[in-house]
Amino acid sequence: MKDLTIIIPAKDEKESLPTVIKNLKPFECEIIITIKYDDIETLESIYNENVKIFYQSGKGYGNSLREAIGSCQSKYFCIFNADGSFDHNDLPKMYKEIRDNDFIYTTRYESPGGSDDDTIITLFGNKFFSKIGNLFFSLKISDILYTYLMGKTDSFKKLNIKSNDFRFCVELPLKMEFAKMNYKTIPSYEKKRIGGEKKVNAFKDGFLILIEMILLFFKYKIFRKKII
Ligand SMILES: Nc1nc2c(ncn2[C@@H]2O[C@H](COP(=O)(O)OP(=O)(O)OP(=O)(O)O)[C@@H](O)[C@H]2O)c(=O)[nH]1
Ligand SMILES: [Mg+2]
Repeated sequence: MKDLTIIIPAKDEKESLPTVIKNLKPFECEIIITIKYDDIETLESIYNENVKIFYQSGKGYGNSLREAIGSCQSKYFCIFNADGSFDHNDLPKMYKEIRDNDFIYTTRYESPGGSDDDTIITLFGNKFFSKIGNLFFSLKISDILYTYLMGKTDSFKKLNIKSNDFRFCVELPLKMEFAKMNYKTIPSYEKKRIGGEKKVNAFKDGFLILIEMILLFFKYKIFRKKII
């Protein structure tokens, strides 16, 4: 997988990131940690690891990803969280399919996928937003917010993603659908995060995501703005 870069967004992940990197080492692809320059404890936890560090210029999850993927040089990239919840065994399965697609998404809600990390609230939110994606945008993804995906770097760059926060999680799949790109999903099992605290606030981020979906609906469905 020499033409793949694994991009790891990290914020306050000193408990989990060293283990995540150790698990990814056998795949022999480039690993980039995208992080804020002042996240000293996380940076110290991996100081002797052979990985590249990308310093995001702004703040937020979406900012870290859109800047790091934007500067990525390899043909393919994969977003891989720093909290230890993603299953690295899915990488070869995604890699096998990416040649014929623009993006390969994963879903916790198709067998044998699942989650040890969902709460009642996140399960409801994930299902709710995925249903909106299916009904209003014809998106064929049963887990819109999981954002464990592999993509063609050029395809990502064409979408001109602007979100600096967790709205990234809907802007990417919806724009990909508007642009009529090819995508597929495979099932995945989410583990509990290894340590540290979650950064998503179910209510605040859920509200922002809903507003983003409404705005994108008007912009690209009603007013038919073109992506490419
Ligand atoms: N660089 C960077 N990374 C971030 C930021 N916010 C979140 N992340 C990382 O993005 C990934 C996803 O965040 P999580 O807190 O795990 O979100 P979540 O998966 O909904 O929450 P959990 O259920 O606790 O796993 C993690 O690897 C975080 O460290 C940020 O502002 N900057
Ligand atoms: Mg997580």
